Amino acid sequence: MKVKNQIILALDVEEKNKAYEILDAVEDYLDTIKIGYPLTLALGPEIIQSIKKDYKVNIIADFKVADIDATNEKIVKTTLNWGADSIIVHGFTGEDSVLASKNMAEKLGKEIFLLTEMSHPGADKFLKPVSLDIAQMGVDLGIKNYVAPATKPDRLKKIREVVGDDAFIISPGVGFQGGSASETLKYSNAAIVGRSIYNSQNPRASVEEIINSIKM
Ligand code: OMP
Repeated sequence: MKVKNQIILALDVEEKNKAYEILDAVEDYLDTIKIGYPLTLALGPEIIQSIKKDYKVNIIADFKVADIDATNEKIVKTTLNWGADSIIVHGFTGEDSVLASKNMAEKLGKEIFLLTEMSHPGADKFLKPVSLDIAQMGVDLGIKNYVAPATKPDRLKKIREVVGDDAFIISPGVGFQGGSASETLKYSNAAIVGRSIYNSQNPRASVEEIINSIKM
């Protein structure tokens, strides 16, 4: 996998006009976006199809899938059939749930991202104690793609050590949540950025600023 300029836009807006306005402003800098509950619950899953039709972007569906195996399988199938290229799946549910998601994605010629540890402070209580085990489970199941936090570089580094250099890690929390793109990209393959771009007065300038900060 490759992500242009190592930046993934988290398009967590709730209006189509706004989503298209942002995409128009930044589309030549980015080739991968993440769409989650805010946009799809506001506009319906058709928005995945529309964006896929109107822009040349890879779409990561961030539905943080976290159910039993049989239900995960259905969620993954339907989401990927709407046109998403990959889907984020929680790891804490365990091997059977994760494997069902992976198998369904592969059947459709697509991929999952395994969420290990989360970026917000609250994740320290329940997820942090098990996140390295989740990462190891991913390795044992042959998973190539992971989500790990930009806000906690020490944890990100440890997760990288577990999943190995060949794994592809994407990291949320750059910008608004306090993570630095350049620090994150020492261990991660791409930074996920939402509010610092879509809430900016000038989303294009904000993307340029992040790209420049990475080059420095
Ligand atoms: P901003 O904080 O606005 O840059 O957005 C971060 C994006 O990453 C949002 O879409 C979050 O839902 C998502 N995210 C996290 O912030 N933390 C995590 O641990 C995991 C995710 C995610 O799975 O993408």
